[in-house]
Amino acid sequence: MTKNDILWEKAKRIFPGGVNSPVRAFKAVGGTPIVFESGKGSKLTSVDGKEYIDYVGAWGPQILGHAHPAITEAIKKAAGNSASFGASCNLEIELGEKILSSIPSIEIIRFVNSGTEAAMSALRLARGFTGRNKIIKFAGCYHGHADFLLVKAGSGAMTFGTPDSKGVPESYASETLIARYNDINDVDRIIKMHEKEIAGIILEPVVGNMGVVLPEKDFIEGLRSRCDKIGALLIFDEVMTGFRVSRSCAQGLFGIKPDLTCLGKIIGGGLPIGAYGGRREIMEQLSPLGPVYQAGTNSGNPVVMAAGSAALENLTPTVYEKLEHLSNMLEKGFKKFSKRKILIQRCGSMMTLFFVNDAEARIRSADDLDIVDRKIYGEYFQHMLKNGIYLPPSQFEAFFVSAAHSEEDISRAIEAFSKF
Ligand code: KE4
Repeated sequence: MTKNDILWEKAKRIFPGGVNSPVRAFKAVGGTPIVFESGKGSKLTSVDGKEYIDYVGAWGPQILGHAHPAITEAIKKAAGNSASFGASCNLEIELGEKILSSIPSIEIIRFVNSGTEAAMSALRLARGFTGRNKIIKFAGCYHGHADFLLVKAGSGAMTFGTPDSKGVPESYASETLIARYNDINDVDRIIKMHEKEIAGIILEPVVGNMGVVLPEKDFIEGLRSRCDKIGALLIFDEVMTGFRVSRSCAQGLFGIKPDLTCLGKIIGGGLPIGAYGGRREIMEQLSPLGPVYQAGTNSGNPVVMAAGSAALENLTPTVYEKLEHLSNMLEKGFKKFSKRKILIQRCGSMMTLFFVNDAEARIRSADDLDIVDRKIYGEYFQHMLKNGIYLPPSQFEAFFVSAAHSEEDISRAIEAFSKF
């Protein structure tokens, strides 16, 4: 037995399914999860010393690559000055300023410790600010595991969500209304029934969680105008897209100003983080100023703040040019050498390769996922792994290029794919 196998057997005795987050268990692709020991730049190394080119990037945070010197140095320095104060600190102010200067729609921000916390809190705030209870989310979008967000459409015709996890009471799910992504008419249908009850509409402005799905112009602009019209808040969940798809996030790319934005991943430089922010009049409803409560022992943790600041300081225009160049090279190479019908949907350095039965089709919403040939993905994943390429262990995720990737890394992924 390899060291990996021995450790995996131990992990299964310690954690549910051997993991601390379900997608890591390789359930969708089969085989034994890799137990990693180190990462440097674009590479990950397993406990058996096997090296992989990493296209998961810790699910988005590692946009500059693993163990980036500036981030590592910042973490070491901050940790040497105490790992946590539970009080105001200069480092949280520094990171807060950096984010406010990058995202004009955020006038005030609150740090939390995960994307889940950010989305959950933003929606509580939306409900507190508007005095309304219902929210609209989109089938296929994921905003973390807060009870009322673990909801997907019931049968196609239904609008009220039904929980897609045990332990979520129907009553919680009933306040969550499910619409079809990229379908403004479906949103209008729901608004027609519930206009005065809707506190907010939340979406991934570029979806990563059904695989990458891009918003259509009339859809995302239409959401802004509908929210203005009915007095609901437009909430962009930029936990994945924030500082990923551009330095000004997806909202900068599309020129749309949401009322609230959720952030996470990249702004923590790889450490646990979340944040939500937006219009001052909304954010000032938050305790201790206002009646909407939210709190957190480790919110604004100095070590996390230092890592996040180091990351944002290094996300320069040159970095985004490199990310675009390498991601474009990868997309073109996969398309050129594919022996099967594939569909690649990409926004900057986040993309998904779908195995499809109609290469001309596009995936615009969760309804279109029927064109995906789900059984091939597992074989592809294992083939690429054998060739030293580490991809997300699920067809319905995004994969990522980092600024630490080289043209040689990209060529190796293309070369491996050309043999599949
Ligand atoms: P966390 O609570 O995992 O920090 O963030 C939840 C979240 C919120 N919003 C979006 C758009 C997200 O993508 C996520 C988390 N993303 C997943 C990957 N698709 C994290 C990986 C995992 O769950 O293990």
